[in-house]
Amino acid sequence: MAAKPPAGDPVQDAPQVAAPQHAAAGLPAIGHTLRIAQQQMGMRRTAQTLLKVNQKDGFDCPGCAWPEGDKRHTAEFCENGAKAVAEEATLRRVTPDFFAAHPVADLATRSGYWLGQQGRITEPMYLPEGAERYEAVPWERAFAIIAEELKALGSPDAALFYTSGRTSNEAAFLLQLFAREFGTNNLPDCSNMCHESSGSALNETIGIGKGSVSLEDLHQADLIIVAGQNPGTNHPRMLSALEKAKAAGAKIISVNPLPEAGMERFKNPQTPMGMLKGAALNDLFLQIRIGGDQALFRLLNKLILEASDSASGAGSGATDEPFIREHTHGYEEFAATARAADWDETLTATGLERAEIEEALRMVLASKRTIVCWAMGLTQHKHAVATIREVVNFLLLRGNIGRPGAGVCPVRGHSNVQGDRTMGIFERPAPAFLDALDKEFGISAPRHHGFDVVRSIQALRDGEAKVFFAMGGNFVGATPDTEVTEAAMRRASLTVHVSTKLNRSHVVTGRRALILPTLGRTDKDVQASGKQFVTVEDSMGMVHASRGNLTPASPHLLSEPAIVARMARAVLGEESATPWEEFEKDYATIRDRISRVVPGFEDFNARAARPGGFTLPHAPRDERRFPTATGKANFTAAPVEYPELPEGRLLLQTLRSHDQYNTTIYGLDDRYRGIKGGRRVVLVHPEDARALDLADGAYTDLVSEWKDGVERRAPGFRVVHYPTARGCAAAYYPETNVLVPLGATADSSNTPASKSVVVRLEPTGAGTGGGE
Ligand SMILES: Nc1nc2c(c(=O)[nH]1)N[C@H]1C(S)=C(S)[C@@H](COP(=O)(O)OP(=O)(O)OC[C@H]3O[C@@H](n4cnc5c(=O)[nH]c(N)nc54)[C@H](O)[C@@H]3O)O[C@H]1N2
Ligand SMILES: Nc1nc2c(c(=O)[nH]1)N[C@H]1C(S)=C(S)[C@@H](COP(=O)(O)OP(=O)(O)OC[C@H]3O[C@@H](n4cnc5c(=O)[nH]c(N)nc54)[C@H](O)[C@@H]3O)O[C@H]1N2
Ligand SMILES: [Mo]
Repeated sequence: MAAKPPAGDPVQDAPQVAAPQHAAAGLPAIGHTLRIAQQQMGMRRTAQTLLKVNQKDGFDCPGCAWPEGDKRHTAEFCENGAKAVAEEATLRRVTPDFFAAHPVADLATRSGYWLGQQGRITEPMYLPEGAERYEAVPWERAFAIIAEELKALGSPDAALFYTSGRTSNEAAFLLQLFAREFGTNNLPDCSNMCHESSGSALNETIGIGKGSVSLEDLHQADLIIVAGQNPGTNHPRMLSALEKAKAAGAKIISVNPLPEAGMERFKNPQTPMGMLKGAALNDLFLQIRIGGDQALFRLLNKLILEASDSASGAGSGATDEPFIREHTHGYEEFAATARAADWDETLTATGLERAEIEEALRMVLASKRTIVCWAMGLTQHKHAVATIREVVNFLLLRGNIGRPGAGVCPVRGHSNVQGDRTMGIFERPAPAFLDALDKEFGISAPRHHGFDVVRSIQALRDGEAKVFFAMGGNFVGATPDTEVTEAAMRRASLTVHVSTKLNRSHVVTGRRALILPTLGRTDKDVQASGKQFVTVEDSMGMVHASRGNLTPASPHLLSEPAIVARMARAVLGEESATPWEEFEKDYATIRDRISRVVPGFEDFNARAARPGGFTLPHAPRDERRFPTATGKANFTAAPVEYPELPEGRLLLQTLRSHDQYNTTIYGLDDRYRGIKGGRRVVLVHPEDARALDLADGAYTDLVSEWKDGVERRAPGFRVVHYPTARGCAAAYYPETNVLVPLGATADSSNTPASKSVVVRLEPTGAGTGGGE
């Protein structure tokens, strides 16, 4: 199976490589930010937008879900937040003339980078059956086409409504309401590929699928473990929080196969000293093998238990017995399993030295308040849920949940991905949520579960689903097994994308396709009742308002809530008693409904208007109450797993460069990792490279091996000798999604295992010839 690099793309992929950097942010970051911002927005817009990011009267940064502190700097943004803003507030435009000049077949040969760089989409566009080009279409006609296709379906479950995590609470609430009134729970979202494993593990163990710490907690912690996360690139503002924690005496351990620049040294661009000197953040770097985390935490748990056995000295009080007795369930079984953990197996699974783990243990035992932060390095493995459960065991053992300075901190990706879930974007909604929805709207929402992302692709592939609607995102670009997914998408009768910018999903279409251009976070949103704001929820459960201030990219754009409201009217017609028109006119009327359906949103309109917003309740954090099936925090016991690596193979993780936002590519550099001018690189440990006879600079195909025997190939990657953990490799997503088998997912969360792909490396051009 081949994934040809796009032919005819004016963008050259010719990576140049220098030594990786050891410090993140600082002056080069500021220069880089301003350059990108001005290229996209010009001087005036740059000043107009960047000063409004994350201010109390401004808009929420579309970059990531990291919370804003209470004392905000004038410039409360980071390099990568600024790039996200520039990308959206760009002055470049994709008009109907552009589509007239570029047939879909031409666009399909372009890279995602090129597509995204063309600018903001200005008018609704329609690709009729058999047509070569998208053509401009009036909004009313677009909604009529959607209605036609949806009504023609044999069952509401043949429709899929995908959401990417930038969508506001208001739009998300309307979309799930519409889907359920229409009759389906098919509400897959980007979370299915992201923190679903965290949600699964946390729901089961602590009774709520969200993190339990605030920024204040981070500042008060004694020990912060950052596992499987690259904050320097993906959550740069988190580095300020880590710096502050350190200044107050916290220790930091990072667990990662890669030495990531931000964790090594951070030059805070918001303080003069920080800019010059920078602070080392890491106290201990555990360079773990991909997928070794469950084994690591399991062994630490055994060692904590053993420390608590030894009556004397440091050992006593190693576990929090009163907490365990009063608040937890399943301790005995867990402890027996943990005690059986094996040093040798752990060293194999983790690739770590005994002394490193002993050092980590000393730091763990010395800490009274411990927080574990994590992201995709833990969630995208077959045993991701078991791994995160082991992290919970680790925290429960010493009572590190539900008190200041301690807790679980899954660091979310998209800026409102957590809020979308709170609003009911979920294919497996809780019965209580549906009951409340039914009561408020007088509907009867379906109770059977819908499809998640992977099941949606399978349903399209198998002809079970026929209409695909996306509220944002880039479904075919972000999902695994690119060739399978693209073929599946082409079987749809209609694909609809509510989008700001062009991407791959617009050119891999169903029989008919629509692009519905929408307002972004930075755009002013004026409806019949006047200027509107929307709300979002950050990674720590804070809900606040977001107000755009820019003139929209074109007068033809509709807001996301308006698009859902008009689609609902076109599809449901007179049958719906829901006041869709009113919702479109005044978003406060949507918030009124939310306040009556979603717990924690009482008096929503008044509280949202407050500067800084409000914090949602979180039972474990607020009252040490655990709303699980047992009514306690659950210890769990599962066999230790770690990826098996056949001889001569490498374990590939697919990750982000410094110049991308998921499938949106800002540029071709990955500054901290020393890579410039190209993205088709594979990072390999020099010793592994030598054993495989791969010189630095050689070109190789990545061929993934999975039990279905299908050969998945990504050709033409430049080998970079890089200090990753032994046996491991790294390359960027989405170029490598072609290698991730659709069926290779995490147990119980069904998240694609895109951080542990077994690959062999074949010299480009010398392989089976199947590559090109
Ligand atoms: N600028 C920018 N910001 C972003 C995004 C973006 O693309 N660009 N994306 C947003 C989104 S949606 C998300 S979900 C987050 C993603 O944020 P991250 O999770 O930081 O993103 P990744 O680049 O996937 O990095 C995964 C990290 O985990 C490490 N890792 C991989 N495998 C393992 C493992 O087995 N064990 C351990 N311990 N570590 C491992 C990798 O080396 C890497 O440091 O960022 C959000 N913010
Ligand atoms: N191999 C591999 N695959 C992965 C991952 C990985 O680490 N490795 N990470 C996974 C993760 S964590 C995630 S979250 C997913 C991301 O999956 P998605 O969220 O689907 O992808 P994005 O690239 O973030 O979507 C970008 C598009 O969103 C649209 N957009 C941007 N802003 C707005 C807006 O305000 N409104 C609307 N309507 N549209 C907007 C633009 O058209 C843009 O092209 O990818 C997943 N896929
Ligand atoms: Mo994500």
